[in-house]
Amino acid sequence: MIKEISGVTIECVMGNIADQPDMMAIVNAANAHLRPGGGVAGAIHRAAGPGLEEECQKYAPIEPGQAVITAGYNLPNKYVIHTLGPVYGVDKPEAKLLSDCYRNSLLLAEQHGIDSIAFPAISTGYFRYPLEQATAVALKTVIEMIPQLKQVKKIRFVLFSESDLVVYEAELARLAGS
Ligand code: AR6
Repeated sequence: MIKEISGVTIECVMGNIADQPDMMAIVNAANAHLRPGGGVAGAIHRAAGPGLEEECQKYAPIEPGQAVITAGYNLPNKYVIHTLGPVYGVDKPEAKLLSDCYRNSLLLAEQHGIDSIAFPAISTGYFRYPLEQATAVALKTVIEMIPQLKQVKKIRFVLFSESDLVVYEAELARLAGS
């Protein structure tokens, strides 16, 4: 599904965040120590190669809601933005911290002249944030940021399953008009 809001394209696709060659930046659902780990972080670090972990160590540890930017190394993307989502039920207030992840990632993208950025569903894997609630926070935050965006023209949400994609598409249709 693709929607356009005030000149910014928002799309939802099913796929692998580490295989988005047409995006200038991808976002990593990182751990505080910016180490490879599993899920999204594992896939990104495997594809990027060891240079990514080495650069990451300059910025670690990070706090929930924070975002930092590195080069993409062997990834097809120029940049990786690493953000730490809240662990559901532990890092509070969850919705504010999750919203900060999306907002701070987009602010970094703006500062680096990034025109296209792909997000995974931050915190909805190992960190156990319920997908429906996380989807509402992600899309609301991104749509609220659009008036401030001067560089970012394309925002893609990359979902790992068909059922997650359906949830994103329903929420995007609700917020952006179907
Ligand atoms: N591409 C797109 N989405 C994916 C991929 C992929 N390759 N792999 C998993 N997902 P998670 P978190 C989905 O656990 O909850 C890591 O070990 C997944 O189905 O990657 O923020 C880190 O090191 C889920 O919907 O991120 C941290 O310790 C979503 O991406 C911790 O897990 C996020 O899953 C971060 O946990």
